Order: sequence, then structure tokens, then C-alpha cells
Amino acid sequence: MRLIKTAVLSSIAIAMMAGVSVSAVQAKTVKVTMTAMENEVVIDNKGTKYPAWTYDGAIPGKVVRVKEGDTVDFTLVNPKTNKNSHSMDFHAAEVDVLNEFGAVRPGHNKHFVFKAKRAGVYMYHCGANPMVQHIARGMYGMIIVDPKRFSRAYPKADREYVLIQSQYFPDAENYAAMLENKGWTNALINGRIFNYDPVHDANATKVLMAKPGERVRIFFANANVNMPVAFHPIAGIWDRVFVNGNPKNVLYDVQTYGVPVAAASTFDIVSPADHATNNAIVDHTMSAALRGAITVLMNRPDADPKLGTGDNILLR
Ligand SMILES: [Cu+2]
Repeated sequence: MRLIKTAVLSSIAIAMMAGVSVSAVQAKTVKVTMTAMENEVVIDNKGTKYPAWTYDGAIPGKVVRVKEGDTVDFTLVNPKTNKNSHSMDFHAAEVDVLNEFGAVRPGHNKHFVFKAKRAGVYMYHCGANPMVQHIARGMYGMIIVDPKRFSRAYPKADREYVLIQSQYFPDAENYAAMLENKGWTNALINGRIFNYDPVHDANATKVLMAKPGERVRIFFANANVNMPVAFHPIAGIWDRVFVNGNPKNVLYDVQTYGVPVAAASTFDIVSPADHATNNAIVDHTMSAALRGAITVLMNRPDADPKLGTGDNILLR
């Protein structure tokens, strides 16, 4: 024990002599590369194809996860086979909209670096013109900036899931209609209508799972182009809501929490420990819920231990 302590102390001393802070020694640089792709994706449980624009081929793009204080070293590749310019706007970055977030023409790359200084959960998206179309066609995802440490207010969760909601506009070319909020027929959760809801869609094969009494943490982002979300766990109450995902912004015992366009927050739910239950996590805005924005969370003793852990937080 004493040996370990001495080793830690001497590495801190070396870091201080070298003129760097202790937190800088612990922080990492995380390399992230994404490729803009103009490709078909499946947008429902029966296999309907849609001419999407994506990061790396899927809606949403991959989850980027770093720790508060880490540096993100990012490259966007826009292959010359694409027809459109694309870009990357990380809401977790404090940079120059005209520089780092600028559009990248087909056949070009963009590299930039930023420090994720503020813990939280953030959307990322393409901001190339017309932005409404690039987001509606699928160019969005989530970056989680984990706080440096857990606390009483922000305890470690037993399971974690990412849910990102968006509006589905079947007429992918009509961005004028998107601007007017016309022509959207469905809500997508992680890129599919009723993605995790076998109750409303017999073709759905996936649900979220946890054991009774576990703390389930939902990282939720609203990637709609025009509609706020009324985020509610049917048959449950949010034990805690962390506004913008930051542990400092904690609310307790909330039934429904409003998530504006382009916002994200973190939601904890703890089901009764003594028996199996189910929750339906919805956008309680009926025009969205009944068109796809319902997610079933099953709380049962035989819950698959792999779900909601490690790389299984965004279920594809
Ligand atoms: Cu784009």
C-alpha cells in the first residue's frame, strides 16, 4: 500500500516539476475517425430502405465516449464518391464554427482537436447546408463526456442505454418541407420506428433489459429537426434527471422532462426491486409516441447480463 502511495506521489511530483497539472497527466487523447456516407439504411423493423446520409453507414453514428478533461482528436473523411459536402458539429466542443465545424467537400478530409472540458451528454451532427436535411437524413449521434468521478448525487449505474430520437421524412429530397415541419410520418428511436417496442410492432425483436431494482441510466438526445420531446417513463418516475448530463444539474423525482431540439440529458430510473415490471419509455407527445417513439424496458430477474453494459449501450 505504502509502495503504491509513494509511486503515485512521486509521479505527481515529476508531473509538477515538468510544469503540467496532475489532471493533465491523467487525461487522455482519444482518436476518433468518421466517414460521411450517402447510403441506404433500414428504418423500420420490417426492412424498409431509406436513402440516408450517415456517419460510418448507420443511423445514429457511433457513440463517442470520453472523460471530462480528455482531448478528442477527430477526423472526418468525405470520400470523393459522395455527392455532397458534410461536416461535424460536436456540441461538446468549444471551437470556431467557421473553422473546425466548416463543411468538407467530397474527396477531402477535416481534422480538428478539442478538449472535452464539461461533463455531460451531447449531440453531434452534420451542419452542412441545408442543415435540416443533413440531420433529418441521419447525420447525428451522441458524445458522452463522463465526469471525472462518481458521487452521491451521480452514482454508478447498473446499466446504461443510449436513446436518440429523430423525425422520419420519407421524402428525403424535400428539405423545404422539412423546414416547415411537413411530411414527417414517424419518429425514429436509434434510427428505427418502434425499434425496441414489440408491443406496438410485432416485427420488433429488441427491448432494453435490466434486473428489478437496478439503476438504469438512459442517455437521451433529441435529434428532431423541429419537435421538442416530453420524455417520460410510463409506469415509472425518473429517480434523477441530470440536465445536459452534468452531475451538478441534478433533479429528483420527475415524471416528464422536456428535451428541446438539439439537447440531451441523462435519466435514471430504478424499478421496484421485489418483482418484475415493464416500463415504456416514451416521448409523451402523442404525435411522436404513436408513430414510433416508444421503447420497452423490461425489468426481470433473468435479464441478459450483457445488455446495457460495455459496448451494448446502443442496441443495433
Ligand atoms: Cu452532412
